[in-house]
Amino acid sequence: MSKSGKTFLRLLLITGVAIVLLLIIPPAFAVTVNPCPQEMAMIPAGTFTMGSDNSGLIEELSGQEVTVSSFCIDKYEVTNTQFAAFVKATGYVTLAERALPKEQFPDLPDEQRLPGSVVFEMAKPGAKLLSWWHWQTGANWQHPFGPESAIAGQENYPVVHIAYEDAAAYAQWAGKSLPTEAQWEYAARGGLDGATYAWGDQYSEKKANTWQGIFPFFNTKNDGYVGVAPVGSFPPNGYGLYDITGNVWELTSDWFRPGHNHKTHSVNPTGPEQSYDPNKPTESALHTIKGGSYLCAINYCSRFRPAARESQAPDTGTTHIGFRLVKNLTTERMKNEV
Ligand SMILES: [Ca+2]
Ligand SMILES: [Ca+2]
Repeated sequence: MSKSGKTFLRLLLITGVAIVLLLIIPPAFAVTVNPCPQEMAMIPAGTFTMGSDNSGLIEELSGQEVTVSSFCIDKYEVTNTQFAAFVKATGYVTLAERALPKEQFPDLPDEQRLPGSVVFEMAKPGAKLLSWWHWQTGANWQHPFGPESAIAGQENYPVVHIAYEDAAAYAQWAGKSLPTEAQWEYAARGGLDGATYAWGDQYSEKKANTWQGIFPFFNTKNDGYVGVAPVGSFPPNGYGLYDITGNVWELTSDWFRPGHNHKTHSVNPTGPEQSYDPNKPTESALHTIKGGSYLCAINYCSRFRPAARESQAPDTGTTHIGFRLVKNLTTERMKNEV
């Protein structure tokens, strides 16, 4: 046989083998490609009940059927190491590290315009409501409890004292975005639509970093942590997300309003057009935060449930608010999957 004849036969054989392989490999396996970066989990498109009719908290009413396209979400809260890389690359200075401008606050004495943030301190019996929060000069992500504190050895802890604009700046640098509340809540439920917690219907001290004991007076530390814990210290939810319950609250891109009845559409909703919180009537531009924190206790707010929500002012970070990010997939892909 000629050389060209042998080459032809060899090509014929290879083509035949390829066709046989295509026929025996299940199509689902052949086309399943995870489009998410390694540090993110792929959340499949789906429909779920957003909010809750069962908690007794009006801001969670009423449960609404919502459909979300597939997207990628960080498996972990953004850490001090990750935030430090952003600051190193960009020179970014967080809101808590900036002094209040004199032009904006001409009547404030210099010492009250110093940079700082809001810090939690365990309360004494008889303490007035919310007196466990206080302004701490010099508190910021590198010094969570003031100038004397530091984050050395806490590289793998979630970054805190993050205001909305800080998280948005990080997101832009990272090529990601803050999740909508619908994305966040759908991902937090981990496939357990309608369950009270991200893991089921029974509270457990071992599933997330929350507060055990009587908030804000004593913490029995049954889960191993009085304060913030390194990310990934507790089991992941059904979608492989760590600390989606507790540890630190997580910012979303939605404005806050009580309830879910204001939603104008049920597919990929992006929240109301303006924020309003009847508990903070003089404040505006309040974003929704989700997931609760190490300061959430069964006796106090139980806001470590996926349906739970709180409002957060844009000009304040605290010792228990951080964030994680999403990567939206292409519009074409989203259209096909919803
Ligand atoms: Ca704890
Ligand atoms: Ca969290």
